[in-house]
Amino acid sequence: MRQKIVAGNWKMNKNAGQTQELITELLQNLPQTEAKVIIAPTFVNLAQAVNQTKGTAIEVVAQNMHQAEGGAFTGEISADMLTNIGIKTVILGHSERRAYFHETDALLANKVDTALKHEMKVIFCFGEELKDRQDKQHFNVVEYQLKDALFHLGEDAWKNIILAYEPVWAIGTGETASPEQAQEMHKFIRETILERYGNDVAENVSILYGGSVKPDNAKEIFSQADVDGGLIGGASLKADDFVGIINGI
Ligand code: G2H
Repeated sequence: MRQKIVAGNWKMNKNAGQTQELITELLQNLPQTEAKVIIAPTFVNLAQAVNQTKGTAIEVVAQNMHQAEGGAFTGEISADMLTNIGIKTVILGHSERRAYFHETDALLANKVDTALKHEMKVIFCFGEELKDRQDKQHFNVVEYQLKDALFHLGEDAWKNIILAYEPVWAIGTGETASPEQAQEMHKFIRETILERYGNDVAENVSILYGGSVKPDNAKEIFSQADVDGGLIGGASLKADDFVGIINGI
């Protein structure tokens, strides 16, 4: 059985006090669920969030990291710095990192390698832009994002990879892919992995959907056969909304 996952990507939101407050609220209201519950606060609040969630059902993960082991990279954070404070998973390749910080699939392949070398899990984000879909290139774009960033990996590495399909046109826009559009792409992603790695890897990799998931559309999206949960942005910033989404699993 594939792992179901609901992950909250807090992006550049919540200061230290607000982080503590939201985690307290989440811990008080967390439902019994088969899903793994993840939150990704900003770097400066990770250590306190790890401490606050110790021994609970919430895993704290990072939103990004640098590919180098260390050195003269002003403002950056290494895998060792993250694992040293108890972080076991990192989100890589979010479309905002790709768009605003020019992260390419070649760079992301390096980041993935560094994370895996440090025995971290990776939540790898990818997805087409609106123009790609209008030009009917969305399957091509998604296929090449996968191939260029991940298909150099050996079969064994895939137990540490979680995929998050996030169509860029649905991120923070209020536009959501329809459950059918999400299922169609998730199925394509799983088939692409099947062709390269075989049934075991394809059947066991969790593929999350991301892009304007809300309490009122979560259940329908999560009920699709190849959707194993969600990566949630805006709606993960309020405990009620996030709990509502977790209840959609
Ligand atoms: C996509 C998603 C979280 P939102 O970025 O990764 O954000 O749910 O706000 O569209």
